[in-house]
Amino acid sequence: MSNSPTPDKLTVHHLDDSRSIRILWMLEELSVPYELVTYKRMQDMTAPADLKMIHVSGTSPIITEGNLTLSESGAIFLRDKYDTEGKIKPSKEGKLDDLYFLHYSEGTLMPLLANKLIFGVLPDKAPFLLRPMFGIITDLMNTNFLNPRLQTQAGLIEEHLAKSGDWFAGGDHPTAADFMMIFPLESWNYRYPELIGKNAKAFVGRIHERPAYKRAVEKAGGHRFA
Ligand SMILES: N[C@@H](CCC(=O)N[C@@H](CS)C(=O)NCC(=O)O)C(=O)O
Repeated sequence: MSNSPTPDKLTVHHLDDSRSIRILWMLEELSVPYELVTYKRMQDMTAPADLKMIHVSGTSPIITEGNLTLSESGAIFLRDKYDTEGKIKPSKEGKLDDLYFLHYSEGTLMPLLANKLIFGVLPDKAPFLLRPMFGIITDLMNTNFLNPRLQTQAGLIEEHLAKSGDWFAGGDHPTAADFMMIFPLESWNYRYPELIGKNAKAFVGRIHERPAYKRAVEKAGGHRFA
């Protein structure tokens, strides 16, 4: 953990290369002042115990502000506290897509990507003699379960972006859906570029070029997927 927060100020507790880039990017788009406390992943990639002292989930993002301590990126966006001028609100027509992709990001996409990552490292973590067997299990999971499902989701995303344009809820500015979708899509593009579609790639590229996103990455001290 680096530096300590001022109790009443909005503070983002950020783990390196994590979903909290979503919150930093949003706050930068809105020019909302915040403090940042950064945490370094352990060697096994899990969060350090310090993060559990902030919120029992021990996962990032966590925000603190006065008496509030909140984890879950979706909840932070649904709380809808910082957009006082409606800069990142969806249009009336885009509202349902905004809600859909906000939930889809963590409810459908992240579990598939997390499983793929876990099964991918399993053979290396297994006891030496069992590694070939774990390799076979990983291959079976990928071929029979994870890759076909990711392919389905890639198709859904391609089709949606072809209709909605630059942003998941349409319109000319990012909304909660985009802040939520950047993390699965940028990590997917980074780890398995052969399994992601061209509209999703272009979405990631567009966001990585935004000055607010770049500021977020700079303040975070870098972001592996950017
Ligand atoms: N659904 C949660 C997931 C949070 C989560 O798992 N964050 C990861 C970082 S991307 C984490 O803190 N991992 C560390 C650990 O589980 O030890 C959210 O959207 O906030």
